[in-house]
Amino acid sequence: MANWDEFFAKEQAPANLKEVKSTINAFAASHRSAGRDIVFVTSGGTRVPLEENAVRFIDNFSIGTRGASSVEYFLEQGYAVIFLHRQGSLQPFSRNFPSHDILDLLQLKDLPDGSNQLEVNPCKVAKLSKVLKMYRQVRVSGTLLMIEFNSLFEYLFLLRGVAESLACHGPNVMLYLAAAVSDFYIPSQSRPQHKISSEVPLQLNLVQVPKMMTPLVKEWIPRAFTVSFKLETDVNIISKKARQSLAKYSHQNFANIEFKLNANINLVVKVVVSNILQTRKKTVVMITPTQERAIWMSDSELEAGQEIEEKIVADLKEMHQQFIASSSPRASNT
Ligand code: PAZ
Repeated sequence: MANWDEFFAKEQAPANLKEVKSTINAFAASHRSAGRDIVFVTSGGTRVPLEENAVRFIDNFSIGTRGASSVEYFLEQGYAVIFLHRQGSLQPFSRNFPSHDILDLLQLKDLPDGSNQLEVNPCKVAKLSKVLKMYRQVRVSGTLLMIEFNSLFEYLFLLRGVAESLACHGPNVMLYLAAAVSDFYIPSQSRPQHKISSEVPLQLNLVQVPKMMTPLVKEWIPRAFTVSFKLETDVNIISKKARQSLAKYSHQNFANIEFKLNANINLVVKVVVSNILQTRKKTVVMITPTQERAIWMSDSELEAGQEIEEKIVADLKEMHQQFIASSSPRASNT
């Protein structure tokens, strides 16, 4: 048994898995028949419980900025978006108004009769109107489907479930895997049932989470356009690590594709977006089997409130469209 199969056999699936899969099937079918491509965005950090009745967890830094902002740009680009995000992490649209700023959005106007009227702070009107307009369009078109996870286990079961449900839509699906997924966990059989005692020093024995990219691109959804993110803190190793990841999972062994590819077409099937923790909002490197290209933000762009995700998404959309065109039977050598 592969180590990922063992993982899924031993850990508990989320109770809503079946329901999520049927929601995805209906969402994807209706948007594909309306001619929309689909992007599956993952976002936020996974939580690893230390106990069965979990009081303590191992967590990570990610609050889901990249995922939530990318969703807005994918929606603008005409995609139908499935957003698998950590509960409580940032969400598209509302992320523009952090909860600590919410009271600054509003103001009380004093009326002549001594009462007050609540109104939007004039200096926030432009931003709020822009976001509200986008939000309303998305609500009307139904192009955003939100799914929550909390633990590493929920995330991985849902990742597999959503990927399998989308597999029938072939190259018209993009996977955009921005979640920060734990590399280590405590298997169910080793997790203590109750709260770990604080009377002795704690020694944790964590095991490695199986690398799910392998079954993802080989078994669950082999014909999708796959984008994964690679995060490091050491600039000296990032490029090597990202290239290793690309080589290892890159990707569709072409035997899986039923039609023959035109030999002249340079088909990019897998992109690794590499980023450094400290500079991730300013620069990323897009790595494909044939290219390594930086996307970066100038200081003036950042000062103007522009976001790197807008450029990343535009770049990926172009590659995805080429991928779809190259994957169509008409592009094949018959
Ligand atoms: O959530 P965020 O915006 O704070 O951070 C985004 C990110 C750094 C988690 C993402 O860009 C990323 O690199 N995700 C993959 C992490 C990894 O498993 O290597």
